[in-house]
Amino acid sequence: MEVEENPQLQTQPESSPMEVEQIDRRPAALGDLRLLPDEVLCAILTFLTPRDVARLSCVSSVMYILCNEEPLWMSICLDIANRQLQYKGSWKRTALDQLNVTFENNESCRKPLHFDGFNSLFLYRRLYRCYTSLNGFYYDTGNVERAKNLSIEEFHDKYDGQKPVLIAGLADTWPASTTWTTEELLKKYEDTAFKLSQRSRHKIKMKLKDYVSYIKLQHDEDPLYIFDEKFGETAPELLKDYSVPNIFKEDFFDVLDRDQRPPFRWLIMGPERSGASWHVDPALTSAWNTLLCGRKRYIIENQSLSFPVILSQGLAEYFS
Ligand SMILES: O=C(O)CCC(=O)C(=O)O
Repeated sequence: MEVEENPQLQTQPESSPMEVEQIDRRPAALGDLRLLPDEVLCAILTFLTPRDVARLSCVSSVMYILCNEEPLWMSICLDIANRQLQYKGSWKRTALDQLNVTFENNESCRKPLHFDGFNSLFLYRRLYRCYTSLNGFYYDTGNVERAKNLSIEEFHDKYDGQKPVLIAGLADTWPASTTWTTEELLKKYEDTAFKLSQRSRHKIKMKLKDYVSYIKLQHDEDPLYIFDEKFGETAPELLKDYSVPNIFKEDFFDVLDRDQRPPFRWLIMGPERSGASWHVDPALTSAWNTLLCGRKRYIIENQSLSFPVILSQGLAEYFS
């Protein structure tokens, strides 16, 4: 790679005499790698070790910028994390903490350098998504049927395997409807570690108090999401806070021994922008979901119409 000796000066062809000459530092800073779009460069960097990323960041201004991107350090961190995660305010700091690198007098954590003359639509769009609030999103067009006091027969005849339905009121009597809020859960489970959903070589866990502090600090495009199928074993008291509604009592996996049974209950918690990607559940099983707190957006494929139904709702609810 060429060394950045001669940042190419690019004068805007129709610039007025008042306009300052614009430096495009990308070609000189990247050398032959300038041929690759930023998106590809950023993807390649995720395959490097933290040490190589640190070395590469010293090579040129643009490499410095790309190697200090938070999504890169998030990916590095999730890759190397081998113990309980505690977010340190940025993913780079968190990764260094995982590597037992101390921050005091640490070169890599000193005040960030700023360079002009580098514009990247890819980085800009990604950053924009990280700061996008979903408050304004409300897509419920009422195209999913609502029901209350549904009998098992009615559920089987009208909905089961046929169309989605939102059943109101099922969780009204659950203790969880009032106790499964962030504040209440913290009182009892702040030191309990729950599993996170992020794809990673290792199963990553976070103590609830650390997760809540991460939620408040982070600006990730796809934030970490508590997705724990072992919560019943880690925090058995939580199992007393809800019950399986009558219409979902029939469960064919019940015939299996516990150790043969695939995961069947999850505790899910996450900030805005977090979530599961569109998927079919393992073994093509059906699931019921109850939203106890906050707002959640579901996309359900409507096979007869061959396009997805998008729905968001803020009440306790079930989707067939
Ligand atoms: O609620 C979610 O975010 C995902 C739930 C899920 O994976 C499911 O119901 O299959």
